Amino acid sequence: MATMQHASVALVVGVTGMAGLSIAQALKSPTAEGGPWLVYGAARRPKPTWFPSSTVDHFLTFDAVNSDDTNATLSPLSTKITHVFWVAIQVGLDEKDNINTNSVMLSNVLKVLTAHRPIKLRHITLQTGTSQYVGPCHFTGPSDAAQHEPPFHEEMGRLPYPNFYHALEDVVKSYSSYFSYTIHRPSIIIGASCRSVYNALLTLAVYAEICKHENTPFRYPGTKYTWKNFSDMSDTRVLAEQHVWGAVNEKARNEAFNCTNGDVFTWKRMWGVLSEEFGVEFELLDEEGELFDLVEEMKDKGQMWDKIVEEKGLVKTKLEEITCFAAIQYVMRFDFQLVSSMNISKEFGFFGYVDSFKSVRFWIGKLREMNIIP
Ligand SMILES: *[C@@H]1O[C@H](CO)[C@@H](O)[C@H](O)[C@H]1NC(C)=O
Ligand SMILES: *[C@@H]1O[C@H](CO)[C@@H](O)[C@H](O)[C@H]1NC(C)=O
Ligand SMILES: *[C@@H]1O[C@H](CO)[C@@H](O)[C@H](O)[C@H]1NC(C)=O
Ligand SMILES: CC(=O)N[C@H]1CO[C@H](CO)[C@@H](O)[C@@H]1O
Repeated sequence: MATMQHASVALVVGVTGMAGLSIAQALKSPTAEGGPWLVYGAARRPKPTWFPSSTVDHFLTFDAVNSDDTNATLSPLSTKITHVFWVAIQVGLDEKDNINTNSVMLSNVLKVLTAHRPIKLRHITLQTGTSQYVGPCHFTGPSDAAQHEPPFHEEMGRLPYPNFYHALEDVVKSYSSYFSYTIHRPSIIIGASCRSVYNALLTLAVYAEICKHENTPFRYPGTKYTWKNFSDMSDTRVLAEQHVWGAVNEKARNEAFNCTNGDVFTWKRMWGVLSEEFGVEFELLDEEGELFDLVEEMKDKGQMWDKIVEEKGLVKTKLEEITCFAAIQYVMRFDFQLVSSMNISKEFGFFGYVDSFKSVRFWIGKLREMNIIP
């Protein structure tokens, strides 16, 4: 290893999340653009048992909120790391808290990596999301509050809400005389991890298991609007491909890109695919009935999940740590189509694509393989 020549040295911050895992895997692929890559993967907590060791060359554990811890871990690497892939996120009490915490984390890391001259760091890819266009997640203002009209595109300005994505973009841009950046904005992220704050697929898988266990119907918690209209999602493999592409392609420098699978679906059809994969009966939405409140329904199911985990011998997880019922229900009740255009990506030469139904089937298989769901 020591004598091996690496063209590029990556630091993936948030490597145990869905996107981080896929980015590390994409970088270690023998055909990765800009490679061969030496990959440092970083997370706040120690390596989980399901994390495939071969995914990274070195696993680092540090708390980016803590500047001493960050410096102690990264300082020796500041003369090595050429690319940072930022997919870390910490969700706090409110958006002000999110802005503060996430900006501090990013600043702490960039400060260390630019402390020595010459600066080795050449590029950072920053992952944000399409809430750039719809206001922050869990935004609970009036339903007629300002938002952009879909399809969302990158030139749309910032909405007048506090949003930690803006703060992170500003931190990155403040370093633009030292290194370049690309910004990546996924929609609903689909991948496999039990360390992601927002994991729609795992949340739905857990919900389906609970339905099976209780013999209750797998009901759709959204509205008729999202049931019938279009939405998109972002497979972490496509997302990873775009991060790597953005990191090494001169032309992509200092640009922001939407990142979705490149197709659209209705939740009605997706619900059919999910039902089939999870082995539950496909339950049509009662279009005239009251909305089904999944958040309320799942409130007291922690012990039931513990029991399922125990019975099936799954990786030990806690319901509240691996699910985000409120976020999913929120998305399934949007009164606009969650559709981002991949227009700019294509014009710049990025053509990543995956069929969203196949994607969901693939990742459910992975979650099973990783023994996170039965
Ligand atoms: C960071 O760590 C390095 C080496 O461990 C040390 O020399 C340096 O003073 C530290 N910087 C700060 C700001 O703490
Ligand atoms: C689908 O979207 C259109 C345009 O926003 C809207 O007029 C229509 O009512 C929606 N369909 C349903 C079933 O809500
Ligand atoms: C595609 O993107 C370009 C900007 O790169 C824009 O000028 C054009 O209007 C877009 N086309 C559509 C159909 O949105
Ligand atoms: C950068 C890019 O591709 N932007 C496009 C996103 O999609 C919308 C709708 O098709 C376009 O208007 C943008 O130009």
